[in-house]
Amino acid sequence: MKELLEKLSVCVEFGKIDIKSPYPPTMKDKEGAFELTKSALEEGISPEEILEEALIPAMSRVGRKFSRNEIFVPQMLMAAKAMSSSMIHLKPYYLSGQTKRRGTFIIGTVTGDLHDIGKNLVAMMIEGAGWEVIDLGVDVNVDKFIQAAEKHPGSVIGLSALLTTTMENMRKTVAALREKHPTQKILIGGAPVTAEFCTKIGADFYSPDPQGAVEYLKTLA
Ligand code: B1M
Repeated sequence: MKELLEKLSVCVEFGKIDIKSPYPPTMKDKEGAFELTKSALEEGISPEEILEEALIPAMSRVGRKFSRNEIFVPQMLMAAKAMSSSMIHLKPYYLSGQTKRRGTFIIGTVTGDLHDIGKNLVAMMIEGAGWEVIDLGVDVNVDKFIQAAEKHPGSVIGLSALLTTTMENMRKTVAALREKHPTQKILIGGAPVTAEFCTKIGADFYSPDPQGAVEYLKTLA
């Protein structure tokens, strides 16, 4: 059992999606995250154990390597894809309520901003850390964030902005959320965003990268 989970964890860390996937070349023709997750469930390993002992440690290693510039966006995307192929088998357990998540994280890129590569990485890492992720997409207006906050009380909201011009919309979104829901936890990020800006607009936390976002959520769950 331990060996199977270790193999699965390695597949996710190195982005081995399934047996057909040629990436990484060193794992060609070997079973990937898709097959190993299926086998683990068939062997009676619980979805929680799969998540806690294989997927979360793998994604934490990926996050730390990315923060240290030891891997880059393509490797991180492959790891996230491998994790998603594992989640295909686990999602039904979460959707049925049989298995619990650590919390709900709502994420979106603010109004006027169409950049989503960084946001998607943050979303995937947070899902990999055991949270339910609701991705509102790009160009998300204030009302959509407020509606999502109301639909999911106790959730954490993440805002991404990649343009200096849309940082103003991030400020407006935080202000509107604070007015309606003063205790709403709000995390912000994106290339032009800084910790100083975070303090200025009254968000709870700024993270420069997905791993920092995961670490912040750990302090809340
Ligand atoms: Co745009 N663009 N772009 N663009 N684009 C930038 C951001 C820019 C810096 C390029 C430049 O001029 N050098 C510049 C912004 C300048 C500024 O405002 N200071 C720019 C511009 C000007 C524009 C347009 C206005 C261009 C035009 O049309 N004249 C236009 C705007 C469209 C719009 O949004 N309304 C535009 C359009 C586009 C494309 C559509 C072509 C495309 C986006 C495709 C997509 O996202 N699906 C695009 C791209 C790809 C870029 C660059 C090249 C790459 C951005 C990216 O994906 N980086 C970018 C230049 C650059 O960065 N080299 C650029 C990789 C990604 C992993 O990093 O998004 O920073 P990043 O995310 C990081 C962190 O920031 C953090 O984690 C991620 C991983 O470490 N993070 C968070 C992000 N969100 C977070 C949220 C968190 C926590 C951490 O918590 C919630």
